[in-house]
Amino acid sequence: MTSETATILVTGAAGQIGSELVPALRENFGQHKVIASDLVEPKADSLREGPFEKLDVTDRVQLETAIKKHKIKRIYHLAAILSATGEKNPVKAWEVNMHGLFNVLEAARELEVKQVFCPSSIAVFGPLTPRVNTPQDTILSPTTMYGVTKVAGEQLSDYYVKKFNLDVRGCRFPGIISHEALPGGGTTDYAVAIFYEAVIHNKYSCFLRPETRLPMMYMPDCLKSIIKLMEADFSQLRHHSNFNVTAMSFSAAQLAAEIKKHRPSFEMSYQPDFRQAIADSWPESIDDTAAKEEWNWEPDYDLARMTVDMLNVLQEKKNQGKLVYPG
Ligand code: NAD
Ligand code: AKB
Repeated sequence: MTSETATILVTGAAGQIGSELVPALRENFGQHKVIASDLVEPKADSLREGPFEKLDVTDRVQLETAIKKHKIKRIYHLAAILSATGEKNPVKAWEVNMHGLFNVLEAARELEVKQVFCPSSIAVFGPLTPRVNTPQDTILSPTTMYGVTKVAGEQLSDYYVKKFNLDVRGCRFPGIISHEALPGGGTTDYAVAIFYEAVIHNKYSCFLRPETRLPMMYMPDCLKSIIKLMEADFSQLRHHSNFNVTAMSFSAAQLAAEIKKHRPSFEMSYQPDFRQAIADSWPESIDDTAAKEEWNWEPDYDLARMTVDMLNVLQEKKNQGKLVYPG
């Protein structure tokens, strides 16, 4: 896709991933070629610098109006309710995640949108799935409504690929760690909160047990995976909307120990809550060989490199009085 021929719509653009994906896409395709959209006005300055549409993905008319108005050719569909929020309100999670995706796919088919990206999640896996080095093609047995919608979303997306030849792609993301926008209500959010708390209070009370080990990825790798997958030759892909991708796996205690290497007086305590059961149902590590083979996926950040970068960026923001954190 070239910037002359196509305009891009990003749904859920004010969220954790959208706040960084939109500037990255604008850098690649041009400021006015990328339309950010969300239910809420974006907080990030970087998002306010280009076009924005207030848009509810569960409203098909609003969605189609925006697609027609901007002659959209590619959609990055990020609007969703994540695992922890979804367990508090499963009906809303179904409504946003399923009806939102159905609207996006139907609008894309009818209005000749060329490409759709829709992220899936490690939440598609469950207690019946092998937990270590979880294979690409394996048992999907989610225990959360979020996971149920992600399994159904993968199946629905693959249906549109087969039935209508629509180009739909997606990764099963692990927990994403970042420092621009805070995560929006997931189980892996602790791995972001810990850095803010380390920089602000030098201590953190974790809602997961110390031995809980989950797959994770730093935001630059998340953006890299999205951009690389969307550039891949469609005819070479054997999978479409469900690529396992990962960069590292660590337990809550290992992350605390890594932070302590840089801040020796950092203190971690543990008060597990309802999110522990969700984390216990997810893999410890996942096998992303299919992504490596089909579109040359390779992450750049491991735990050590990501930790140094997170602490440096957040400390710098704090020094400049720009660190916004509700805790
Ligand atoms: P987020 O919660 O930070 O952002 C989601 C955005 O969607 C929010 O800004 C919210 O306002 C918006 N939204 C909610 N309902 C909407 C509606 N009806 N219409 C329009 N917008 C609506 O989520 P994120 O972390 O940026 O995740 C983006 C995608 O990536 C989701 O599909 C999520 O499941 C997936 N994912 C994220 C992670 C992660 O760790 N961040 C991991 C795996 C998968
Ligand atoms: C969540 O914890 O819900 C997300 C995810 C892994 O999908 N971060």
